[in-house]
Amino acid sequence: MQDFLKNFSLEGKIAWVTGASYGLGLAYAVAFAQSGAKIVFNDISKELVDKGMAEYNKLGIEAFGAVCDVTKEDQVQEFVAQVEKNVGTIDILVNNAGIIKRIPMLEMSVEQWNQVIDVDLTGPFICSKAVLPAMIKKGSGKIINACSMMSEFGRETVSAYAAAKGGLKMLTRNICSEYGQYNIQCNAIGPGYIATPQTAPLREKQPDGSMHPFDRFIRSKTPAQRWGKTEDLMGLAVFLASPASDFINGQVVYIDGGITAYIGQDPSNLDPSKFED
Ligand code: NAP
Ligand code: GCO
Repeated sequence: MQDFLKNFSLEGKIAWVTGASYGLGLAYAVAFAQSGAKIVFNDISKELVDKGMAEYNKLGIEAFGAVCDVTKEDQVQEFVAQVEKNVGTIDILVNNAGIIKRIPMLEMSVEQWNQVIDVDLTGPFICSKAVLPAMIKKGSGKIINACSMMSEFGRETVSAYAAAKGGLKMLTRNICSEYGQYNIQCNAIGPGYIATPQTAPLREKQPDGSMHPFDRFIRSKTPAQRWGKTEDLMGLAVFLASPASDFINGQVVYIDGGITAYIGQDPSNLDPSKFED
């Protein structure tokens, strides 16, 4: 019980966050670095890796970054081999890389469907497969998946994304089931609606300067009446990556300002003049 705060430290750990050049992935990596971990990250293009590296340098964080497509098993295996050679064995994996296509299901091609499933569901499978053998050998490891409100809910236009994020919830439980015996924990963060470039189109002001109807809708569904900030997710990420959560396994923890607890209010009752952002 003495010094229990030490259990939240990531000192000496190596954390790999996929797609961590900006947005939520960058926030997880910064939180890990501030908690003592060494950071490794990949992204889909050299431009993004350079952008991420510049951001880490600016923050005084030494990171190892490389281009690697999470849907390509050979690239992922090569990336992990490079990390093991240059940095060390991965202790923490965050399957953060994701894409969304907002297209009504009847207009969505099979190719578009497959792209979303590949990145959002098959990618986490491939990356987890690449780190699990070393974690089993070591007798410890943490895998954190990026779930979503769409792991629980559906809505118009996001069929592939919802199918992938629902599937990712079950992959989380299955990794826990298969590898919990090796002291490996696989949990998921389920962010609500967070203000990042991915959700920017849903928050854009209308041509007449009024709120986007989806912005109004989300605030009416969220007891906090605001969008999440990337900082809102950092504490849980550190907790799930640290020894403090060693007996938590197979869970999805939602950080959503209360959306999953609340039936929502009539959006027309909202007073936009009260909003500060
Ligand atoms: P994001 O802006 O889409 O960032 C994810 C990163 O992954 C981007 O740099 C992206 O590159 C990269 N990426 C895409 N495909 C890849 C691939 N095949 N291989 C490697 N990297 C790839 O996402 P975010 O908003 O920061 O969200 C991060 C994660 O949380 C996602 O899984 C998302 O679904 C999930 N999430 C987000 C929210 C939210 O409100 N923002 C809420 C719930 C869950 P590109 O920029 O080229 O696509
Ligand atoms: C959408 C959004 C969501 C969020 C997030 C919610 O179009 O409804 O983009 O899917 O990004 O995943 O948790």
